[in-house]
Amino acid sequence: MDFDLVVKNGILVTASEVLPEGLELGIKDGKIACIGTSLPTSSTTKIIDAEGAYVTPGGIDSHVHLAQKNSPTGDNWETGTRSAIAGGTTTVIAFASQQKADTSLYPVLEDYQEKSVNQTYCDYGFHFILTNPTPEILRDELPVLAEREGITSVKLYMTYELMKLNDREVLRILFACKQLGMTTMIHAESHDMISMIIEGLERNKNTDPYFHAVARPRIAEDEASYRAISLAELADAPMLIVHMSSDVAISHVRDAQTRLLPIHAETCPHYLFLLSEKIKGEPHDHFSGAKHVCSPPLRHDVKDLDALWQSIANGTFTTFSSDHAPSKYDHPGGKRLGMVDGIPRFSKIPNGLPGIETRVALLFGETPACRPAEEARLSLPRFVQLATTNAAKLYGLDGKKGSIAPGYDADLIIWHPGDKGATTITQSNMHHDIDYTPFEGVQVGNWPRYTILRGEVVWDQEKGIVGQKGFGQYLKRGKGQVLVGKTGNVPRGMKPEERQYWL
Ligand code: DUC
Ligand code: ZN
Ligand code: ZN
Repeated sequence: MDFDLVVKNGILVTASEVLPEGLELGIKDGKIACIGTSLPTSSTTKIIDAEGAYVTPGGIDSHVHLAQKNSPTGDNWETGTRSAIAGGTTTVIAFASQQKADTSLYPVLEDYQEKSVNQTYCDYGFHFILTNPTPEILRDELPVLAEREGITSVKLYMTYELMKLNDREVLRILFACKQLGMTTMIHAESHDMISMIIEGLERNKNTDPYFHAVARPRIAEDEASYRAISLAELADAPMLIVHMSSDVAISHVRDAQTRLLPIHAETCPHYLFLLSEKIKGEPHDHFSGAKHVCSPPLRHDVKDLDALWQSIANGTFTTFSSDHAPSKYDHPGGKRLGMVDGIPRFSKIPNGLPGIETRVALLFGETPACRPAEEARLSLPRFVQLATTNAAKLYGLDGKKGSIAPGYDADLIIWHPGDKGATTITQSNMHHDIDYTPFEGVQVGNWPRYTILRGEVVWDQEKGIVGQKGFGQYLKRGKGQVLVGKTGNVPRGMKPEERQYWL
């Protein structure tokens, strides 16, 4: 076969193994055609010599917010996906967000399609955020949107006045999604605990950005996570709890998984690398802590970080996403909304951090590729699972995205050999349209040398962005797989025949 591209001299890594050295990748028409040795080349074959470096699948970031109305100073599809490819991510799944007043999802989708079409540097799909799950939407629209548009996942909020759903609404969605083979993602924090604490903090004039972390304690995540798991158990529905930050909440997930419930968990780089002291800001400028305001908040204790790293290594987490949900810092419509008449008001600071570009390198930096084996936090195959493969399977992209295998899209990261890619993260190197990175000064052991999307080099660290806006394609997704446990369970204490009496 006459390949378009051959990648030589790399060490290929998949979700299950580090393949022997010396294998080559033959790429044709944007897909991986074969893995072999001494592949034939012709005068038209482009050859990339990986010089002994690792080659991993392109990253899939399955939780990003682009061009959402509630984040007017955040990234749009152009700048967000540009930043993605510069950090090794070749697919993003972002949100099409329903507002409470929207009684149909079709106009919501049209709006996000208009904003994204011909704008992206990488491939992309949508999840819906549901804030007004009318019976018509659940009964009539979701099946059409799943089948026709390939949108097979929804995200729900248990908190935020303008977005939160009550338990009954969550249950109705879980039953509907289970019926359709859709995945339900849930933001689990107790709204009532948080709103009561916020009221007290404001009454006592404790309103610096740091009090954001005080207002959303771990117990609010722990309680809501357990409640979310219980709702999923009653509905016998698969669920993913997004952006988990608390060890106790994760222990609830682990218990559920041990009972073979289909409960998946996601975490994000900021919960693994950063602590709440960042929200205190600079000694001379406490408001700068607003740069680190996200929900759930960064946690207090280094033990929290260690516990999360254990759950990265031991398989409890299914996905690792950026939750890229930034607002500009020095902008009156961004983080500065939290400065009201010269007084910091943490509850007015937009929640969320940039991280689409730094996600993959931060995790790769903790593998044996970058650290002595005894200091590594996770294996190379586990890195691949978390950075890409599991998201592909969970969100219905398996067989096309997320692996290095014949027939898959040729989406790849070629890393630098040895320690040649060691990098200190800094804002001036970022490609987002945000004025800071929360990971400023963090050192990573490597950085993507090349990002390849469907066989085309789109990022070359020497030259910068070499892909084109508009090259990204919309991904119509299939049904997701259950990666943990199974459906068909009966809640503890319920007799097997009981559900049929009320369903
Ligand atoms: N939830 C998210 O998923 N992203 C940003 C903020 C939030 O609360
Ligand atoms: Zn959330
Ligand atoms: Zn998010």
